[in-house]
Amino acid sequence: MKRFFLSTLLFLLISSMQSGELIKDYILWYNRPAYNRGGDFSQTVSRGFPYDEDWERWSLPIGNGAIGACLFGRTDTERIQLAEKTMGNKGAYGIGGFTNFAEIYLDIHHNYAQDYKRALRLNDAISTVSYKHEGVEYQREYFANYPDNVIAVKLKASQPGMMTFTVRPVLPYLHPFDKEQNGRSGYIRSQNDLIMLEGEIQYFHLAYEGQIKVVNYGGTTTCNDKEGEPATISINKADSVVLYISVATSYQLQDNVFLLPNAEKFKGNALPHDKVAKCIRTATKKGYERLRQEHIADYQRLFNRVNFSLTDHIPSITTDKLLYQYRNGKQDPYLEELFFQYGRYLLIASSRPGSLPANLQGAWNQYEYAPWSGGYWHNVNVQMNYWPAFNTNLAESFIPYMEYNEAFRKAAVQEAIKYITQNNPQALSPIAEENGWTIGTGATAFGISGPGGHSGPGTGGFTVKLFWDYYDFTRDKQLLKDHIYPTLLGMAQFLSKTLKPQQDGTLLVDPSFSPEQVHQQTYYRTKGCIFDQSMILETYHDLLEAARILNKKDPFLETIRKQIDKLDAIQIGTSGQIKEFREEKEYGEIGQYEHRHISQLCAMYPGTLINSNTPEWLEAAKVTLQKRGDQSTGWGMAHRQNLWARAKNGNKAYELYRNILTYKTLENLWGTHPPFQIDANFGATAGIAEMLLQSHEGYIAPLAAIPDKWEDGSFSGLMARGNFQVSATWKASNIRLILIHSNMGEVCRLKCSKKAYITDSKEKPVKFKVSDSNIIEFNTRKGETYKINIQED
Ligand code: FUC
Repeated sequence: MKRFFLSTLLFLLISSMQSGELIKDYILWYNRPAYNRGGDFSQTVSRGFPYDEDWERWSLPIGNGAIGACLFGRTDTERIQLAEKTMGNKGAYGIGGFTNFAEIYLDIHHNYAQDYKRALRLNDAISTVSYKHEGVEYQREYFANYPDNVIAVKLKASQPGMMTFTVRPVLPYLHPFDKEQNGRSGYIRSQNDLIMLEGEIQYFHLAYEGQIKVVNYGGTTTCNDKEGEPATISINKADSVVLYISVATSYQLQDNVFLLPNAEKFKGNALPHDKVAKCIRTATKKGYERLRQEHIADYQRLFNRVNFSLTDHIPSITTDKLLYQYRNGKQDPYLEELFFQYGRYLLIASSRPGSLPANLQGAWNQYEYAPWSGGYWHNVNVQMNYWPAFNTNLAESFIPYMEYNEAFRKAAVQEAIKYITQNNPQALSPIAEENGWTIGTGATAFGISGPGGHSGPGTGGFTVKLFWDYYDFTRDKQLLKDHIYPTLLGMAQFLSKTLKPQQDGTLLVDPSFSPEQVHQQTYYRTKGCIFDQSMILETYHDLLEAARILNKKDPFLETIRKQIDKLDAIQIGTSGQIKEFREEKEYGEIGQYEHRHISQLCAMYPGTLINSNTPEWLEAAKVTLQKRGDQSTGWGMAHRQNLWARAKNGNKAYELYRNILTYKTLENLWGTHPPFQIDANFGATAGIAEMLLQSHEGYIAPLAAIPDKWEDGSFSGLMARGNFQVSATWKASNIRLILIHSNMGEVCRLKCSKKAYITDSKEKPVKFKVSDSNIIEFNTRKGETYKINIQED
């Protein structure tokens, strides 16, 4: 049986790599609609944020990067909750934040549905609802099309003339304009087959518009636009109905958003009307089937790149039951695969070029004020959003973050000047650009802040790691030259000015904060905490490497070459731990022992300073990990999972992954802090990839940290640094076959047994060199796939 399973896997793996097919169905499904009892705003979770349990736990998300829709799949009154990432208001902290765009209700009045099923199929990013009502079968489909920026919904009945319902959108959280700037105006009109939603957010004078086009096949429609009544379109006795939905605001991502006062950020921008109208026109012209096909092709081009398989058994129970069983000790590996792939699905759905990056809630929000403003929190959360981008073969999903960063750069230069003036004035350069740029924790689609308060300037180094990784995985030299190198350079320039010389010869960040670490009830302020120092060191290393590749001779590089030895970035304490603070001796004597952040290990992941080639640090990192403990927020667990993977402890990494599924995963498989934050999904997906494949130590290491539990399995399409696409199968915990597709033709260094036999795509043997510790090395040709067979010992 096992042998059969393996050979099937092998076959599927090779064919999936060649054809870009997914080898399995990944479906979230339920046998009842999402509850919709209305948000309980008296009930609050975490720091007083309101809470809509039904939305958070049970609705299913679709998205095309710009627009996120949450589907309830109801048969009485369907609720389609719409968000758009540029739709912002004052936010929870007055720096702008993500707010609910609209709710679209479909009054269907099917109160006695039978054989009900709703699903979200990750293979094609299509959500469905099916049920019987009074002898008629009803079916619905929803998808979020990226190429034409439209949400399409199709409702049909098995018998002609049985589709009767009313489309009734509602604009939430409307308030008169007031002194507090909390106002939101809005009205809804309907005309013939079109419903239009329009209004303005007072805080930014941000105009918004949405349109819903109703196309009925058979039957009639009536449009109600009477004063004082909800604007609706009723469909009577149709065979099927298609809805096209598009929404937008007058937001434009450019410097001004971050430089100008609130009232002027969007002044003079085109109203969203033309954009929305064009999307609806194009969608209507193309029609449902074509939009659907184009959506599938567009989405699968990204999603199908990666397979991860532990089992060929697909459970027959609903996803909430599967999760329930998982929580109660019956752990189905299918759920482990599904949750991994869901992270990739969510990244595609919330981060596509042309719109803003994925925020704290991805692209989904039903609240007036999203928790933590739905911001881009730069002391771990936004970075974590992009951790799975590179290794799970979705590098282009990082482009929106690059564009966002580019847009706020001028403001970030001002923040850098402000920060240096305040904290280290003698380091300030009179030439503005020489001060570089910075980014502190708090940032939204509408504004950014500098470091300080509770997180030190290392947040910037933490951020540019993503840019370096983009290069390292893609080896896109043009982008390195035009964009990534200047980004790293500017960050290093800023960071170099946060350092102050000390009597012992070191250079330390002052003031310095290990993100959000609290001592005696206040954020602990210090000099040269490990997070700040090590994020500077990482940045310097990456910049120097980039300069080497590009043969750059900027005089500033000399400055950092001189500084680099004085950073003394990583220190070991008396408990054998990587310290969080230099003044700390024993683990935990300063700050919260089990703090959710584990910032002193950012140099282990996503950084690479602490690795197998620094065995003392690596051992000390394990001590810190042990002592910090496994209990945390969703994202806190995900960071620990990645760290344990880097420690090559597959069992611990797996334990953390299981804990995320058990304690920090909602029924719709969203990760939770609590409340819902998307970072745990992304962090956990990155963590699985990190368990399956590593490449940060100068070579490709498949199965670097797989748990004993995963005896047999396979993956395909994961990415390694150097732009190698890697696939592998293993059996009885031993790797049997590796496929490496070389996209750039670089030399391949691979950790694997000497008993390897390598062939190219023409089955010709390929020579390789063996260096110590089981690392083999061979030249590759761009575009060629190599097969590495490993004989049984
Ligand atoms: C960071 C974390 C919090 C939360 C917030 C959005 O500040 O410390 O736990 O995740 O971001």
